[in-house]
Amino acid sequence: MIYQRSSALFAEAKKVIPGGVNSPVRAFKAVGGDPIFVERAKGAYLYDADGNKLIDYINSWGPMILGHAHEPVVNAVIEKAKLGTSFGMPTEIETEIAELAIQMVPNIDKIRFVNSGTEACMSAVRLARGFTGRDKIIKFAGCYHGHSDSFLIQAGSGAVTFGTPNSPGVTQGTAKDTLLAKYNDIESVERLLQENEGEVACIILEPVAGNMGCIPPADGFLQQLRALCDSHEILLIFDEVMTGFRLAKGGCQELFGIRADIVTFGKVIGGGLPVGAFAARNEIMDYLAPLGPVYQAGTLSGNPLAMAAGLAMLRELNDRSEIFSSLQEKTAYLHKGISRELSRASIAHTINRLGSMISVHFSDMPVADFDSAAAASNENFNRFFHGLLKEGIYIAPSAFETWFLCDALSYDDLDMTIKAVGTAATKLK
Ligand code: KE4
Repeated sequence: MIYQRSSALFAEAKKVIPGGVNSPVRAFKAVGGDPIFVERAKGAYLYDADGNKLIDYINSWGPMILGHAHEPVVNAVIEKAKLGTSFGMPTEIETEIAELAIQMVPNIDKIRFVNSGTEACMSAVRLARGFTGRDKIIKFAGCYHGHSDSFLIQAGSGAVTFGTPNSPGVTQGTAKDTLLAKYNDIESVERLLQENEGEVACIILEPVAGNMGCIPPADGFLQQLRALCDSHEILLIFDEVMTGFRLAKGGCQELFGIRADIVTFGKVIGGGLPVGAFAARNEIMDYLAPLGPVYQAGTLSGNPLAMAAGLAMLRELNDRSEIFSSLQEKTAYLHKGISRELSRASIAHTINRLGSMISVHFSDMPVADFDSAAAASNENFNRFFHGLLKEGIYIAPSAFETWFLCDALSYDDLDMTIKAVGTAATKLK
């Protein structure tokens, strides 16, 4: 594989965009080398600036669950664009996608659309603080809820990769209201609640973590959090930006049978266009302006093109709900094949998987939280990443990310990927 044109494009980009990218994790800083510039994509495949064809396991970090340039989504956007691209006025399609999302996801009566997962999580926390009248929030080390100040406290995803858990620019005044617990460790939550009795507004978490690699909740962990929130009258926020409309039609509330108080969405709900959303029962959502006192707004919120893409995607996921089990089967097949190839090469590894989220950790210990994820061999991961890339397989350029499978992946693609793992494994220690 040659990447000359990508490298040349990167050199140009770096002159006018910080680090040459509009989101840090794209810069390959964690794995080394220059990032790949993509030219176009179709189905499960990316076509880069050098004409290489790559099997894509990032899928735009989750949104492209149906595969790239999926016709019904693309056509919906094209048709909508002909009628105007933005009005800053209410449109019928916002109601249509809101009604469908509420039909698909349990325990939500109303939904507010915004423009990113960050905005959804930031707004959800403000709503929880406004609704409860309390200031503090509990998040989990290694969970990432976007780049809003309150969350950049030992965040997962890119912030971890750059080793700046408390990003400069986040004030101590903000940081003091964010309490950090340990994922899958209920005692760490109980201790924080005892030390801050009556001051905590909400607990926010990724119900299946995807920003430390993929880390499913330990048995009973979500139930215990629900019980703690009930007994302390705290709101439980499920950040389903990654898991929403991916792990099940109704996301993790459906998958685990747990009721969250507020749920946030991003990625899939926008069909690849900039959409985030947060949703809850009427009692909570009616606290939002213009109805209630908690302010939240956005010029492009509910943008018609983004709503058209999201609605087309949600309609297909709602009509073809067998996609979720099909993706689960493909991911299990991939899991088995990767493990077979790494074991054959006697490479210590742990694979975490849930639904169509999977991650490979080069560690002989279970990976169940941020510390155990960080203890895995980054060196082996970086070799693995580049070894796969050489074989035309594109996975997340960081050990602190999850892979996302799409419906367009064939079993031949999976077999090619498994074969590439076997080749890459020869470079690992
Ligand atoms: P955005 O603001 O990037 O749309 O969403 C933030 C967010 C919130 N919650 C969860 C669970 C998330 O995973 C994310 C964003 N995910 C990262 C990938 N780990 C986006 C990729 C990037 O930062 O470029």
